[in-house]
Amino acid sequence: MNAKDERKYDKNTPIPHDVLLAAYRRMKTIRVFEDRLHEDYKTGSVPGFTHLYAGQEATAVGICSHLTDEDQIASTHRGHGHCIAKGVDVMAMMKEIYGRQGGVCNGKGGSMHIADLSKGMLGANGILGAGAPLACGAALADKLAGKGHVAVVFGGDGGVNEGAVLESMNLASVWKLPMMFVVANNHYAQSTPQQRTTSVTSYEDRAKGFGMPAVTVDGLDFFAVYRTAGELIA
Ligand SMILES: Cc1ncc(C[n+]2csc(CCOP(=O)(O)OP(=O)(O)O)c2C)c(N)n1
Ligand SMILES: [Mg+2]
Repeated sequence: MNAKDERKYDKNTPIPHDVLLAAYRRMKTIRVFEDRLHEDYKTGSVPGFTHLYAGQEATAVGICSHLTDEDQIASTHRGHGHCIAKGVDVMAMMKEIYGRQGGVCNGKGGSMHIADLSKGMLGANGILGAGAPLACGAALADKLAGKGHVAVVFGGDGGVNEGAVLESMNLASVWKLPMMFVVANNHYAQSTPQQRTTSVTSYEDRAKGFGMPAVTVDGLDFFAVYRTAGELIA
């Protein structure tokens, strides 16, 4: 059976207990993992950079709760939460961040390059916007093979202005790719406020320019994200 046929979602059906428990466990894992990493980072023992995802757990988990290992995601410089939400092994992630053997990428990538294809995690990415073409490719390959999976690319209010993201949105729309662009709007790109980087106040308006449906949802509210993502993915 094509995976698409199994992808039904009814927002009026209560969320199953096991799904809620798994979601809570993943959100809690993200917070505990990053609180520990934050402490370690201050000691200077962690090589390279780390960008924390703590506080945005509901977004990654609300969306990834609907995804299987065959659905693929592409992430950002702030990728730990997306990895954990997609089921990447946390011990191997921590080893990766420390540059150790046994890390997800054998310690060669570090925090911003954690990728685990067995979990459909195409990778965190140090280059803003670079995940969008990857997710487009994943969605296109899946569509051509008729498998019925989806691809999701996560980004921020800064990264969404990168040319690669806008070109990807255009292609995704023209080719009707089974994919979703997530813009996690925390109103800042490093120190630059959103109104200085973005010509529209609503990303729904931007999506309209590409002829694609879009909704705005409170990314801190797991239930709101879960329901919205469920409907969009179905
Ligand atoms: C192509 C590129 N330009 C600039 C940077 C430097 N940079 C790293 S994070 C960041 C801001 C990202 O803002 P946003 O997309 O809103 O994500 P947030 O950090 O707020 O989650 C910038 C400019 C980069 N990594 N890649
Ligand atoms: Mg931002």
